[in-house]
Amino acid sequence: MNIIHRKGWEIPERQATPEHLFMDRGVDRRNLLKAGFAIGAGSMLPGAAFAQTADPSAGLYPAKRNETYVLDRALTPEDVTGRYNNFYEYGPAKNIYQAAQRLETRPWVIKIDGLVEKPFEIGIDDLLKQVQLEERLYRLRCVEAWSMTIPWTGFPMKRLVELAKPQSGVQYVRLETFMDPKMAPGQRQSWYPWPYVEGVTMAEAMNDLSFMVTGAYGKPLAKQHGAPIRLHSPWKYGFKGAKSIRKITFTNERPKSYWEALQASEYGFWANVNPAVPHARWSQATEEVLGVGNRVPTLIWNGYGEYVADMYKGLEKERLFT
Ligand SMILES: Nc1nc2c(c(=O)[nH]1)N[C@H]1C(S)=C(S)[C@@H](COP(=O)(O)O)O[C@H]1N2
Ligand SMILES: [Mo]
Repeated sequence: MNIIHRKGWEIPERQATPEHLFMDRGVDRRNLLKAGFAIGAGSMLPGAAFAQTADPSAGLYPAKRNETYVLDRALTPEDVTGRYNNFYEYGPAKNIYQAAQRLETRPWVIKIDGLVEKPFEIGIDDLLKQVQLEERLYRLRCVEAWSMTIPWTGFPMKRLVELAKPQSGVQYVRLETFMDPKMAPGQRQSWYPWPYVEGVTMAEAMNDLSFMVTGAYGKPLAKQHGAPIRLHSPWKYGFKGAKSIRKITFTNERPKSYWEALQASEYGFWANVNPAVPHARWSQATEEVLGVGNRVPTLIWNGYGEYVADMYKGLEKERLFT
């Protein structure tokens, strides 16, 4: 087993969720928000680099932490993860966090369609009313051989499937990012297969680990992380976690992802983390831990095998690890 279950493993709380510190001082943040002190409340806090205080869902954060998912390493500070992103809609560089502030996250309507009882559209704030937010400490392993650990907030993808009411026997869930070149200059680069698309099997969508992320660091999600809603499947390479999702389609056709469309020889459908299976151009044996600078061995299933390995029994003929 690769994830060390060390209860109360002490993450420096001041790095994780500055809001917890805030509350520790005896100030109830929710009441402050109600009283109209939302603007600026976050920015008073040391290290709150990307306070999302103008967000209408701000009062839902911080959410209670789900203690099931324990890390074997420290959380990556917010100002590290928030300044080193992959969000090609804003260009191929890592430092797109300023450019990404052009993303307009309200109104934000998500279309649910395909093989469902009845297709529908739902605004992000209405969706948030129908789910129970929780915080989970998860690792993220990018296919580029770096990793970080983030206190995400969100809800199980299973809950999304339940709300969507897919027809019985549906095989895949396809996730599509917004398409708006005015808001995202990267989408003017026509050699990329816009919009960004990802997909998972229904079994993967129903797995406990699959997490629809709407926040991080005790706040609504910063734009550069894919606000207002993105996926994170921590046992897969980071690119499976489509950002800023606008359309969710239930289908029996295996979705072709953005990276697969771009370079199928290097990026496949499954993309499960495996240190023994190199990328076409580099090794996946180790990873650089962002913010720390050292390299550590990469773990099979990114350390989450106890939760996910069983799903792949009988699928050994598939290209499970690229
Ligand atoms: N829409 C969209 N989603 C995306 C990407 C992207 O370029 N566009 N990059 C992916 C990759 S390669 C990674 S590693 C993660 C990075 O998430 P983060 O920037 O929040 O750490 O987002 C994934 N989701
Ligand atoms: Mo990535």
